[in-house]
Amino acid sequence: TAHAQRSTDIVTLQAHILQQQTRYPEASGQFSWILSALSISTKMIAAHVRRARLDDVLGAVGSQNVQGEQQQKLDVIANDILLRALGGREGVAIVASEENEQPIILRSDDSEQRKYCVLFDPLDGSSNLDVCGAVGTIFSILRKDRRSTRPEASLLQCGAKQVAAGYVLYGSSTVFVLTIGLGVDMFVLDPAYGAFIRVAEGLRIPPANKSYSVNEGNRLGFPQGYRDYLSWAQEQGYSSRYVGAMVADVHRILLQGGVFMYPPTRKAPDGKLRLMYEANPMAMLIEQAGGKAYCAPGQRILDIVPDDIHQRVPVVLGSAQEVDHVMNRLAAAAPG
Ligand code: P6P
Repeated sequence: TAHAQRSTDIVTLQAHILQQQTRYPEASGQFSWILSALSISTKMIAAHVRRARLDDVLGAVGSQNVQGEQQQKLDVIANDILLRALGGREGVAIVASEENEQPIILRSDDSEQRKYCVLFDPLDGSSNLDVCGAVGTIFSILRKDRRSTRPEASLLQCGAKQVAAGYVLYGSSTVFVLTIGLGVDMFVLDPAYGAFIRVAEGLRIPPANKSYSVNEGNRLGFPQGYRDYLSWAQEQGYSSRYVGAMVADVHRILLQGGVFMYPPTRKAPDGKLRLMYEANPMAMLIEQAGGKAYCAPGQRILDIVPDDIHQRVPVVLGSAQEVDHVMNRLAAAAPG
């Protein structure tokens, strides 16, 4: 007889993926293979990140990426690992990366087989690497839109259409957080034998926590509603935590509650964070854990219909009550 799942059972990410697949008898296994490609890729990236200084990989490689940002060598390594691992999976039709201007259309001869698009930011917050700070990988999986004429158009689907989203945080430990639309599950890498071990299932974000996360250096350029919120929060005795790597800041919010924001600034009038491979995957995770993710009052991030794979969007996400506190002040300050 199948024993009841004991909390002491050791369940690896691989076992978890296969357990989930059994819920879909008609599944071909392609989706599971994509998730396992993300698992092995991020283990390899973790190994490089942990050895960065030793391998003298740090420091800019001299070239600039499509974002015009100084490209760290590890950005390139992480991007290559993901492209090579996903390229080998038959279910992947299109790959889009923060590091590549154009999406990569994988062999479309057997296009019927290839049902999925994978978007990712291979090493988000990589400028933290030089100071041994936290960095992360963020990924989003969409089904290829058969109706779209051009394959690239397949990518421009709203975040609500994601079939999976997640991140890996290379912090004091290496944590893989994943949702396939059935709640949020968390795994920690045991480096002794290279397996992600499940440590939590069905994570729920705390409904409130008097903590906000924003780069206050940009405060004077924030729209009035954000400045009103910060004044209110400080009067209420809120604390402030900001790592400057989205994966680290969002992971803290997911576990402890609070609100994370990247508002419009003078330098980035649409905010700095990318919709397709930063805001959307994080919004899916936060909503699956019972939180909220908005770009403006009444505008859920997952409802945005994208028109460019690198477009930016303002982000306010976290505990439902804490997001509401921000949205209420944005609405009150909104012109007209
Ligand atoms: P700032 C890292 O460069 C990143 O894309 C996100 O990971 C992070 O949340 C944000 O930018 C930090 O930006 O302007 O506060 O340094």
